[in-house]
Parts: sequence; C-alpha cells; structure tokens
Amino acid sequence: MYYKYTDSLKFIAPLFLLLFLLANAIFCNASPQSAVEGMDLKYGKSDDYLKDETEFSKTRNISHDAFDSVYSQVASSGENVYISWEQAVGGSNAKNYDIYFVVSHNGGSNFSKPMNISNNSGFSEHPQIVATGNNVYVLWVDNSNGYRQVLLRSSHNGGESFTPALRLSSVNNISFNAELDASGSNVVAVWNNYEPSKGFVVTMIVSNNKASSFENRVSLGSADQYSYPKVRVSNGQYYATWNTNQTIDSMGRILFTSIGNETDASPSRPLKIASYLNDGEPQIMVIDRNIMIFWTSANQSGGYNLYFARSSDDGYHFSKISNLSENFNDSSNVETAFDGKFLYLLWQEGINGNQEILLRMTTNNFSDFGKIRNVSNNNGTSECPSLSISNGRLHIVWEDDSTGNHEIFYRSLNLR
Ligand SMILES: [Ca+2]
Ligand SMILES: [Ca+2]
Ligand SMILES: [Ca+2]
Repeated sequence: MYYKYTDSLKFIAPLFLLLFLLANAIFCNASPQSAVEGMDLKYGKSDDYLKDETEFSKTRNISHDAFDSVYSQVASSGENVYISWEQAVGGSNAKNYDIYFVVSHNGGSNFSKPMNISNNSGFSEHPQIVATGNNVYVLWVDNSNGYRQVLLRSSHNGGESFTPALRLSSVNNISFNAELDASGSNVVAVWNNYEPSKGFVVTMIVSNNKASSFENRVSLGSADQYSYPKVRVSNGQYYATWNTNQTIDSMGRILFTSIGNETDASPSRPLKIASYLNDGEPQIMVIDRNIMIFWTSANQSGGYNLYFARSSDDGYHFSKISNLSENFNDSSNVETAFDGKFLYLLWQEGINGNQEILLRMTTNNFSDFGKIRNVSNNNGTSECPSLSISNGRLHIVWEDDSTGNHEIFYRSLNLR
C-alpha cells in the first residue's frame, strides 16, 4: 500500500476505489472525544497520577453477540456513557452490518440493551459518536443507496430516542472515513469525499442548531483514498487534520488547517506539519490555543511508533515531532481525551505479537508524558480503542477476540 502516485493512476483510481471498498478497512477510523466543556486549565504536575490496576473496573463484554462486533466508539457526558459499534446481523456469513448503540445513565455501572440505529440492508460501518449535555450524535457510513454516504442520527434525551437518519453527504458522491465533533449547539462533520471530476476532497459540514440542519459543505483540501480527516470545534473555530499518501510527491504528509466561524468559513491553506512513511491516520486535540496532533507511522527501521506534534499558538507553528512509544515497535490506532487538566492517549500496540491497548497521560502542560499502562492485558487480539472522560471517570472501549469472536470490551478508570 506504499506506492508512488503517477498520472496513470488517476485513470484507474475508480478501480482502486472499488478494491478499497471491497476490502476491509485497515484502520479503525477511530475518533477522539471532545475536550470537557468549561474546562479548568490548571496545569499540574504529578508523578503518581496513574493508579494501580485495582483502580480499573473489571473488563466487561458490551456486545455479547456470537457474530462480528467491531469498531466500537465511546462518548460520555456527566453520568451518561454511550457506546456504538458495527455489528454483523443475520448470521456468521451475513453481508449486512448495522450500527448498534447502548447507553449507561450511571457512569458505566449498567448499560441498556443494544439498540439497532441503522437497521437497513446496506453495509453500515464505522460509527462515530460525540456527546454534549444531554445530546448525543452518531454518524456512520452506509451504502444502502448503492454508494457510500454519511448518515447521522441525533438524540436530545440522553440516548433514549433518536431523530431519523439525516444524509450529510451529496447524492452520488462516494463519502467515507467520516468523523464528527460537537460543542454547545455546534455539530461538525468531516469526511473523505470522492467525485470523478474532483477526485478525493476533505469535506466539512457544520450545524449551529444541534444537527437539526446543516450549512453548505466546505472543501478543506485535496486528499486520496487513504486520507482520514478529523475535526474539532473549539470556541467557534474549527480545526481539521488529515493524512495524504504520496499523492503530491513520494512523501506522506500530515496536514492541518483551521477554519473560521460562520463569518469566515474559508479554510486557511493546509499546513504540512509532518511527513510520515506509512499509516499516518492522525488525531487532533484542541485545548485553548494548544493544538496537538497524534499519529502512528512506520519508522526508519520498519516498525511503527506513535508520534506527536504540538502548537501552542493556535496552529501557526508546530513543535518538532516527539516519539511517544519509543520502547515499542508496533503502534497503531491512537485516540486522545482531555479531563480538564491532563491529556490521555490510548492506542493499540503489538507486544510480542499480542495486540494490546495501552494508556499514557501527560504529566505537565501537555509536553511530558508519564508511564504506560496496559488496559486490555489479555492474550486475544485487542484493537481499535476509544476513550472518553466525564465526571472524573475515564471510559475505554475496544474490540477483542478473547472469547472466540469479535466483541466490544469496556473498562473504566476512576481519575479522582
Ligand atoms: Ca460479537
Ligand atoms: Ca445495515
Ligand atoms: Ca490482547
């Protein structure tokens, strides 16, 4: 998958796209969860912040379904914890996947029975979820119309009921690798959009009324079929990052752009903040004027590490790149969350061939990172993690095959 882009590829791009659509996604398409609203930016320093194993809740099987349960995401707000995943329906040879959803109203102690919120015959994949107040938004990619489109359902009563599915993408465009964020009444979504006449374009759409309606789509920059755009809204400003793979020259790039509010919707020119060798799916966190971008990439010796670049001036300049998994060699699928004081990183790491979920947090002003904890700690393949923080509790989900089929596992950690 590490190839050089040539002119001839432009003509066979639809074929590549078809192959890509048929293949299982390589990445988890994981989404970071929003920063806590009304956050208290007191930078503390503590050497003993990550507590012992006993502080983690027991690992729980959330999907508990004999068929394929994959690509889980978690969001939380107060005591409400929401989990969504992609579930095979109709048996082990089923071609249909649907988006399942559960909610806890007591900080993860109990969860509701799964609700099928796509419930259609198309391939419904890669849910993304974000929560603010009593609102929760679930977005996914669905080919029920014969092409891949981005659908969104909203709940304004803590996940008890949802609005009908709203299509965010354009008819007959192929839209995938979608992501969303929300703050107050703002809901923003991005995805990778393919039109034969325009190629792959990172596309953004914004709602100012809790996803009742959306404004015009904005093109943020060119992409390719392996680009994974991510978005954040913070103080009325939108921030996006994505990777491009050797489309311009032989170098993979991590790009960043900021987009103003409604009066200035045009994006700034995408800024290249890093090069990478392979993989490259980035995540973005915005806290005040700090913008932090995390990604995993092949290193010079062929292994994979977790990398980090930071801006402390609202994205005008970025720091040099740090390696946050230097003692490992098989890092992938990073996500990040913020508890109002510390930043938490969760990623997938191959340790002696066993895929595990690792947790690391900042110790001081987002520049120092502390010791690494193993959250999954089992012999199964543990992959595609997601995390969210609310009311002093860190909620973690991932996909695990310890039981013999892919299930969604959940653990939480008391941060207080
Ligand atoms: Ca299952
Ligand atoms: Ca379906
Ligand atoms: Ca494992």
